[in-house]
This record gives sequence, C-alpha cells and structure tokens, in this order.
Amino acid sequence: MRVFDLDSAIVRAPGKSVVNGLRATPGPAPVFETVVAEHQAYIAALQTAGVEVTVLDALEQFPDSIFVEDPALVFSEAAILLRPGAPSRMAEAKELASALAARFPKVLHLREGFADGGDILVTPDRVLIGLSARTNASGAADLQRLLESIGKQSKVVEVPRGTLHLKTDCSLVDEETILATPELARSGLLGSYRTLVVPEEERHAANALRINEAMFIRAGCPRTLELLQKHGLKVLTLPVSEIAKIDAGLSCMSLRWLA
Ligand code: CIR
Repeated sequence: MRVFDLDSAIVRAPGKSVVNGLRATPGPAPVFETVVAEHQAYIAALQTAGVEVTVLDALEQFPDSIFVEDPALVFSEAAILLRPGAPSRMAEAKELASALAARFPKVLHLREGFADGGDILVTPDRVLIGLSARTNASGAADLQRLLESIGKQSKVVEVPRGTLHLKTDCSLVDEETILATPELARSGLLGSYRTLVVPEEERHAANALRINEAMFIRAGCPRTLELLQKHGLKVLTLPVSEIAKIDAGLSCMSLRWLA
C-alpha cells in the first residue's frame, strides 16, 4: 500500500467564529459564506477521489477547529492525539477524542511538549517531524516515541524560520517525490527525495494533497499545475482564497487514512 492510498477522512464544519482564526499577519477577515463554500468543495473533492468523509459538527469556541489536521495524526493502525502549539488550539485535541476512538484500533496521546499535525509529513519510509513555532523539541521527541511504538521510523527536521508548519512548504507527490518551496528544497532537509520546486510566486501551492490517483492543488497556480501535469499526475484545483487568509491550505482541513 502507498501512503497516499486513502479511503477515509474526518473534517469539521466551519463555525461562524472561523473568521477570527489565527493568522501571522493582519489583513481582511475571510468571508464566512465563502469559507463554507470552499469547505464544501473540499469535501466533494475528497469524495471524488474515493474517500468516505465524516463531517464533525462545528465548534464555535474554537475558531481554528476546521483545521483538524493539527490536533491529531492518523494511520490505519492507530490515531495519535497531539498537543497543538497555539494556546487557543490546545483543547481541540480533546474534541476529536471520541470520533477517533470510534474509528481506530487504538488512540495514543502525546504527553509532553507541543506538536501540530501540520508539521508532520508522512513519507513511505519515515515520518518527518518539523520543529516550528508550533512543534517543539520535547513534543517531537515524545511523538517519535509514540511512532516507534507503532513501528514507524521518524526524523526531526527544522522548518525554515517564519514558516507556519513543515507542510506549509511541502507535500508528498508520490513515493519518491516531494513538492516543495524553493527555500525548503534548498535547505537539504528533504534528503534523498526528488523535489519538484514550485516557483517563488506560487510558493503557497507547496501545500497540496495527494489522494489515490488525484493530486489537489490550490486554484490560481498555473505553473505548479503544469509542473505536476508534466510529472504525469492528474491534477485538480480547489479554491482556498478565503481560508488562506487565516494561513491555511489544503492538507489542514482533513485527517485522512486507509481504514
Ligand atoms: C492556525 O494558525 O493554526 C490556523 N489559522 C491555520 C492552520 C493551518 N494548518 C495547517 O496547515 N496544518
């Protein structure tokens, strides 16, 4: 099985409070109705790719809870509840506990430090854990211990300074290839993986999503689209202009696994 062979996903409906989601720089708030439309298009895209999607209820008290990728990490054999590094997001993990307990053979808990799912890139041979403002060394070490207990190799890497999450800057394309920003590709931390480098003016396209035979990228990135098509992929584009206003992209809106 390839790590991007997936049949199940959990998403969470956006609450009205999503317009107050965290963001690194000030700017106009997203329009709620458009966030909902982008989220619905995202769910439809996952379904089209062959994934059964569970939609959890909105949580108004957690503006960023639509980004379910950050408080948990899931594999066929186990789910791991994380400790998100933003104080306003810490309790989002608890809100996922019952949904994960109902779907996974076991649920493990990070006990120390902080780690966001956005900092975790699952590749065929190892799980890369990025150190960032949201994932610290003790969280990464505890996560490595949990991963080892379920037979997964991992490696800790430094996320480029100023980047929200590791996966803000990269995504798995296939078993040998990672899509990356120029900065991450230059950093050498992707080791022996072949990299497809997005042009600087489309750097936000580096957060993409491979599911089964489909590669999803954000709309409005024609050069990245061409790059991936030339690589032989079936590429589909999704609108994310509103959720991008609160620093989000494609991977963050779902937890995905092969049941
Ligand atoms: C945050 O700052 O936590 C949210 N506004 C965006 C989270 C995006 N998460 C992700 O890409 N994994």
